[in-house]
Amino acid sequence: MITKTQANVPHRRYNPLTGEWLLVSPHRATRPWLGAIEKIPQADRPPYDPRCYLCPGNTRVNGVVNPAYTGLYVFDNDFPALLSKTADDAAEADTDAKNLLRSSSESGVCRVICFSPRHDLTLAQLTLAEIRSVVDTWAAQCEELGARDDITYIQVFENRGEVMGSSNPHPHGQLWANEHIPTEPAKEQAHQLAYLTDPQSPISNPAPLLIDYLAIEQREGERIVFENEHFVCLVPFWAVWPFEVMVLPKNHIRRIIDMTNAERDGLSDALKRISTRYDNMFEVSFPYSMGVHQAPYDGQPHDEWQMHLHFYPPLLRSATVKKFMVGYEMLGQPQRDLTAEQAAERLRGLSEIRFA
Ligand code: H2U
Ligand code: ZN
Repeated sequence: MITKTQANVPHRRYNPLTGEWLLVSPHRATRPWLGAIEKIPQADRPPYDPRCYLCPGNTRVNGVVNPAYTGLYVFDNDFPALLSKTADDAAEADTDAKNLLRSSSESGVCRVICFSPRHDLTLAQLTLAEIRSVVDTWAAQCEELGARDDITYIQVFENRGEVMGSSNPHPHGQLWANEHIPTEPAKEQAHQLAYLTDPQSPISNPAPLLIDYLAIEQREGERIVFENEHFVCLVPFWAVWPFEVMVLPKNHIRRIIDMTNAERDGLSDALKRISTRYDNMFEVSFPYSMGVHQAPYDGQPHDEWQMHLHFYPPLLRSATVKKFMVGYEMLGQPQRDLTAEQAAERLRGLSEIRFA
């Protein structure tokens, strides 16, 4: 628990999922800002944009024509960061005598998921049924790709807004599925596994790390934004980004494909509610990177894993001032001004009906 003194003075907090510390400097939030001002996202987009490469019926950069889709549309990324293995590609790893120049092959699949044919909408503006089809599509993609021998991990994510480097406002997400587990989920896996199974652990009878963590958060209450029957949305104790949240299942769910129908509905509800609150924060379409972390598809049970979602939004004090992770953050450790508790209070106070 954060003591009264800590709430107002610099202190550090530990992220048990990654094993990293961050610096919290609550007294600094009032400093003046003469730095970069971001552009406000254009609000009056047309429902169909003839120049958009994701709109139905339009031609993509490589000449492929999108079908006249009416629901979701998934396609292989035309500029994939990963390539599929061919029959004669063997797994390759290399190193030098001191094991300092290591490399290994990496193969996989990258797909783009258009959430809606409507160019002008965002996740927050889709109906619950439409968001449910996004969740169903994630699950169907994970079923298909997870069954492949050459795929171990599936990273589902959405990059939204120009400030986050999203190339197009058309509502879309991506998935990258590959041979090796990527760095972030690998750290989370190692820490979740150690928490559950380390014989030296001082914790008696641990449940999976994020299940024990959720119980503490439900007891303390001050970092919870909202909950429904199956999911809790909270600002993690160790949040780095100003309005970072995590969406955590109440039950033990290892992978996207393990959700029941009711849990998929619960996740859709949570996605709608958090993205609406976000948009209401500064009355703009709130930029963020979000994604699902889940157990690998390697045929192992992974009882240590609890699936969860992270939302990392960069905005800090207005629609135009973003938090930069530079200087001390790059070279020392991440730092934040607003405490997680203050951020949760702000988010709790926002409406779940989107501003018009
Ligand atoms: P982002 O907006 O999150 O960057 O995602 C857009 C993706 O769409 C990006 O990865 C792909 C880019 O490679 N893309 C296509 O596959 N076809 C196109 O015609 C343009 C962009
Ligand atoms: Zn479009």
